[in-house]
Order: sequence, then structure tokens, then C-alpha cells
Amino acid sequence: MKTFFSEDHRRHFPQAELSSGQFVTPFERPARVEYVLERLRGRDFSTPLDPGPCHTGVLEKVHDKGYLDFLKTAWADWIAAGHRGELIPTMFPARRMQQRRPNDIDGKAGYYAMASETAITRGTWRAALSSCACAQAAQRAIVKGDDAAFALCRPPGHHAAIDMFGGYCFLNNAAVAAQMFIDAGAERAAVLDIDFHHGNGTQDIFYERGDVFFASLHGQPEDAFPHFLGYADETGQGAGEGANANFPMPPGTAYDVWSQALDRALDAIRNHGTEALVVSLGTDAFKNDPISFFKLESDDFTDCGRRIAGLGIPAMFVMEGGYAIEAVGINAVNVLEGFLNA
Ligand code: OKP
Ligand code: ZN
Repeated sequence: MKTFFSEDHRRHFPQAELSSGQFVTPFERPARVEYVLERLRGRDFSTPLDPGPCHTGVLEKVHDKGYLDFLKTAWADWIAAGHRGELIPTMFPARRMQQRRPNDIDGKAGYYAMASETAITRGTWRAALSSCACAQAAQRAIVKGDDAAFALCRPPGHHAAIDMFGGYCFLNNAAVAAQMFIDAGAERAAVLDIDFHHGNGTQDIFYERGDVFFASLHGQPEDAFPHFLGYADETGQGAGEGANANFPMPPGTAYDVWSQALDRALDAIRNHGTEALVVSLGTDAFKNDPISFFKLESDDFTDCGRRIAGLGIPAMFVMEGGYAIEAVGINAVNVLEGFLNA
């Protein structure tokens, strides 16, 4: 299985995340991917390939143009406004307020954000582009005939909506890859999101489209971030009706229940008739994850990969979350090995 990785992820390392009313070192930190790289090495995967540059044309097919322009110049605009710290949105167009984009960078940041734990820094845009490039390179490997590929993306992408960043995400790497399968001629593609958190961004991007099926297994919105999307009755709209499947689950969910949801998600993807699968691979469903509440064991991730292989279609895996950092490598690579050895 080819793997893709860019050192550019280091350009994105905010010092601060607002968590529990305190500024802490972000859970989503550069060291996470070191553990994945180390595990890949230890398990005889070949050396990760550099993805090359990000092809930016496709970004406008899944994201709003104004949003992309905002991300591109956000840091420069922030500095030009005289701000000294990291760019953190602090106000939002909430209920009964205008959904009009302000000119001021603070206003714009809130307009284009869905949460405030995620800071933008000098290198964030470059890192986000290179992260997305990894997903693009993995997609090309599948198009060329590989059965599987792994994009070791950082920063992650599944919370990045049409026009919002947050939840550590800026560009929706998995959505970009799915869009590229459609652009390459696939009639139908699918994204399966096994990260602990609901993939609100991916759902948003494809909600009114029938060509890309989206299924997500996640902590139920009543109890888990991002809280305001991810209910089971969100099934898609218009041309997308029936092409969205959410599997919200309560605190304490272990693999017996989680794997039943996985099988239902895989059945739905199979019924959709998809030609290529993108897996949003977060490992934060792990029992020791510091910010999540599922109870998966490391071996469960292997079985998960095996079940995904049961679809019998090519799959590319895109790294998302996972914050029990010493275990992130083991759990992510277990999914890949479960898929390969099926
Ligand atoms: C990103 B990914 C819970 C706060 C949650 C943000 C979590 C972002 C997760 N008290 N903070 O899906 O792993
Ligand atoms: Zn997550």
C-alpha cells in the first residue's frame, strides 16, 4: 500500500487551544504523525512518498471561493490588523443575526468558523494545502489501479465544511478526494467516516448531492463535539436524499455495538453502488482517547479494516483525528493491515 506524507504539516503548530476554559497545548499536534510514521516503518510499509503540490482547482468544487480566499490571506490580514497572538475566532453569526460577511478580519474569522478551539497561524495555509495534497496523491494511486492507499494528512479535514473551519480542520481532504473520483469519471463515490467525531464538514459538502454517499459513526451530538450536526434523521436533501447516513452512539459504546453500526454503514455504501471509497480514518474511538468516549480496543481497529475490505472495492484512507498519541500509530496502521490482510 502506498503511503503519502508531507513534512509541511510542521508549519501548522498553534501554541494554544481553548479547552475547558484554559489555553492548553493543542491535542492535534505535530507529534501525532510521528507515531504513525514510526509504526508504518516498524510494520514494513514502504517509505511514505511526497505528494507533490496541491492541485487547487478541485478545492473550489467542495469549498466556497470566499472561504478559500479568507484562509489564504487570514494570517496576513490578522497581522496587518495589528494582532499579536494566534488567529482565534471569538464571535459567530448565531441565531437571528445577519449571515453577511464583514470586512474586518475578526469578523471574517467568526463568519468562516464553526468553533473556536482551532487557531490559524503563519504556516497554517501551507500545511493545509500539503495535507490535502496527500489525499490527492492517494486518490491518483487508486485511479492508477492500486487497491488501497494511505494519506497521512495533518491537519485533518472532516470538520471543514463548505465555508467553515474548526475542529482542527481547514480543507476537507476526504471530500476533495471523493470529488476527484467523480471528476475522474466515477458515477458514485462514498466517504466512510470512522473518526469518533461526526464529519459535519463532509456531510455539509455532499448533503444535496446523490453522487457521493456519506456515512459517519460518531459520538452522539447530545454529548459530543461538534454537537450541532450528526443526528440519525439527517438523511440528505434534494438530489442527496438517502445519500447521508449517520450512526450517532452514546458514551461507553464498545466494539460490539460500534461494529454493528459499521456493518450497516457498509451495507448502505454497498447499496449506493459506489465505485471508490474514501475512509476518514480517525482513531479517537479508541478507549484511551483523552477527548472521546468510545471503548474500542487496538485489535478492533484491525477487524474494522477487515470489514471495510469486505466491500470489495478500492479504498483510500485519509488520516483524521486520534489523540491518545502513543497509540495513534498502532490503531491507524491496524486498520490498514486489517484491510490488506482480509
Ligand atoms: C477533531 B477530530 C470537547 C471539545 C472538543 C474539539 C475536538 C475536535 C476533534 N470537550 N474539541 O474530529 O478528531
Ligand atoms: Zn475526531
